Amino acid sequence: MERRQCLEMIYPELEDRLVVTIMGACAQELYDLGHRDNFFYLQHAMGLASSIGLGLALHRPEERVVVLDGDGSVLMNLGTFATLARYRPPNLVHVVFDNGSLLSTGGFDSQTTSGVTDLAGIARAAGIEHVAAVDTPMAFGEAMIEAFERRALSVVVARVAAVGPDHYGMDLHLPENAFRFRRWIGGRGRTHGICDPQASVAH
Ligand SMILES: Cc1ncc(C[n+]2csc(CCOP(=O)(O)OP(=O)(O)O)c2C)c(N)n1
Repeated sequence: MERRQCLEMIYPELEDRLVVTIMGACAQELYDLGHRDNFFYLQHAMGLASSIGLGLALHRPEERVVVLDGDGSVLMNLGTFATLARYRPPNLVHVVFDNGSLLSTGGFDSQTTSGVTDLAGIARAAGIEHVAAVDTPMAFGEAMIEAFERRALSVVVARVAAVGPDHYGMDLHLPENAFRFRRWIGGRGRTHGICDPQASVAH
């Protein structure tokens, strides 16, 4: 199974959600499917996509948040599972694409390559109730349907091949992405009847 296939499967479901990805290959693959202003590609801050997602989910309980993470990134911030378990935002789906590799920076093995470190096991032991570990497109699709329908924090660890895009280059740098993402959320706030304090000072 390849991450690109997985992203293609869930792409239609991402239209109405706040999506945070890690940098590099995952961001590029999602961007290549078609950027939307509700997608935020977290550059530089490796490991913190789930922390950003947690903050969004807690701050915007009326929104549905999806984090698209990687094994190397999660391994840099393993405490994230304990924090997620502690706050249990019901509107957050955390997907970890485990390719056993730091693919975006040259394809070095991560600790999951050996099969010794079990990220789904760590998530469960941290106290997260709904954790799926999948390695086929069918199982991924089913796990994602359940996660999207469930009104509870869900983690999906998807074992994927260590392959990525054949090119890198997004015509969207971090500041512009962040501004547009924030504006999209602010606009939603108005349609959801929530007052965005910044909107009133924008003039
Ligand atoms: C603190 C920090 N260390 C290292 C990097 C360089 N870096 C960027 S992406 C990446 C690999 C990410 O691996 P993973 O999360 O498994 O995703 P993949 O690239 O395999 O899709 C690394 C090491 C960084 N951006 N920040």
